[in-house]
Amino acid sequence: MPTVNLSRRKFSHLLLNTALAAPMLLTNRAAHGASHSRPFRQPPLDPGRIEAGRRVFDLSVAKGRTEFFLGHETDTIGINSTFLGPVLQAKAGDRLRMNVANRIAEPMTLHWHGLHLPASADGGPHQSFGPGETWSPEFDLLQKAGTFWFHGHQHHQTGAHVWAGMAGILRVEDDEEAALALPRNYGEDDFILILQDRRFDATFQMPYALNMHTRMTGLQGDQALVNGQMNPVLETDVPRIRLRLINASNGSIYWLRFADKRTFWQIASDGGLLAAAEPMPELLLAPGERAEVIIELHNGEPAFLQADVFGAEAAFSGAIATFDFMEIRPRKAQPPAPALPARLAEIAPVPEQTGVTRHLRLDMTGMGMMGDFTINGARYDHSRIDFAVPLGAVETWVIENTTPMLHPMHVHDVQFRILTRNGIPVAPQEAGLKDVVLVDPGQKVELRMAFSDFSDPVLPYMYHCHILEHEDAGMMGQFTVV
Ligand SMILES: [Cu+2]
Repeated sequence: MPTVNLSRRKFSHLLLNTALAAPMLLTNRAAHGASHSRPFRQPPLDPGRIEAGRRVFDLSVAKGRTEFFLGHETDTIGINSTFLGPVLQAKAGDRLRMNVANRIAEPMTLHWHGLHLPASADGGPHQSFGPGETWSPEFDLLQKAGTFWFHGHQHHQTGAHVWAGMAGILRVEDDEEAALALPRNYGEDDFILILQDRRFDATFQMPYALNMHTRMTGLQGDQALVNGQMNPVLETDVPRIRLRLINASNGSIYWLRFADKRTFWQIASDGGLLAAAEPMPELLLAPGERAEVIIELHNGEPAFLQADVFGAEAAFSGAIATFDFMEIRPRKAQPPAPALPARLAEIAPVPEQTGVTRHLRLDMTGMGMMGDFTINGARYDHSRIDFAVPLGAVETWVIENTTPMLHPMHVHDVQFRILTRNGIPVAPQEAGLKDVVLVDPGQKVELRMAFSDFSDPVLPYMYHCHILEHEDAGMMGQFTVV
């Protein structure tokens, strides 16, 4: 029997109950007529170039036009592309240099989501750089093998920039992962799935325009996108594939499953491999989160990846839509692949607490356009450092959600461990390395994290809600490591 986290199950029941009362909008048929099934496409894999012992990536961020609908162009932002960016391929331990060129005619940043690195290289709001400038942080890649991403993080513009397409993937390999019998041939049996949704207007544009409702709930679209494509079909000859799922939406929480309710295996969470593959009937993925899963295809049956879609206000509205993200179509039935490895990775024990316990209360003041999302009663202030963490400290953070909304909370610089939800230890698929934790209304989660290697008396790291409209509306704080 698949393991399902207790609190997740409770959330599920809450949503199920409310969903029954709410009209279910089956929206994935495009408003502009029949959507066309197209061959599945992935971003190009970019291994960078080796220069003086460093792996160098050149990233040009520019405005462009993208043909989401045949014969119609949409204004977008891309990274070495017109919408989204490449999949950067690197190895744990690499020294990286990122040359990020700003060609969008307004200030921007690029944040390396999930990476442990110096605050000066983090790409948060304090690393903003102007049009025509190139920002070139250099840092050691201190992660385990996993799927990371990068995206815009300009103060008050995170939502708009990501919505337009300012995001890409960092695919990290290491020796531990390479020794396992897992699919890892990019584009053959190992695929990137950047999951998003967008809303298009009558002129095929996707304006970033918030109203009172979307400012509260997060901006959500009615059109599902996988790697910027609608309804792609992936045809394959292999008996088993690996999908690296990234929720890169602004404000949508996806409850993913396959139409035939087949069991799949989760092998990795945000920061890398789980200790063992976890059988899953469904997977909850909030903005910012990643999961790697294994799908068996040897029986030749097509797998339709679907999601019930929730916004921050899910406790009231239930699912607002069901998306058909894509079809995975095996060309033939064939013998099954050999059994998956029984053990995947050595997950370090949860470190003992040596520092303080911090309490972060998610709250809000007012409603609608007048409302702010706050943490401990304060909205983000670019000039205020909320606290300083001593270098080397291992802290416990207790995040309590006193709002009626869901908040996926992200902490820069660290991979943390989720200890409990409302005092109950989390299930194995949440017990690995994480950098985003979805906190349900009324819930209290307990995290443990170590602040090692990098200190800076001035430059901070961020912690914030990854519903980007909540982040931009003030649900963000900053800390230094000193
Ligand atoms: Cu939020």
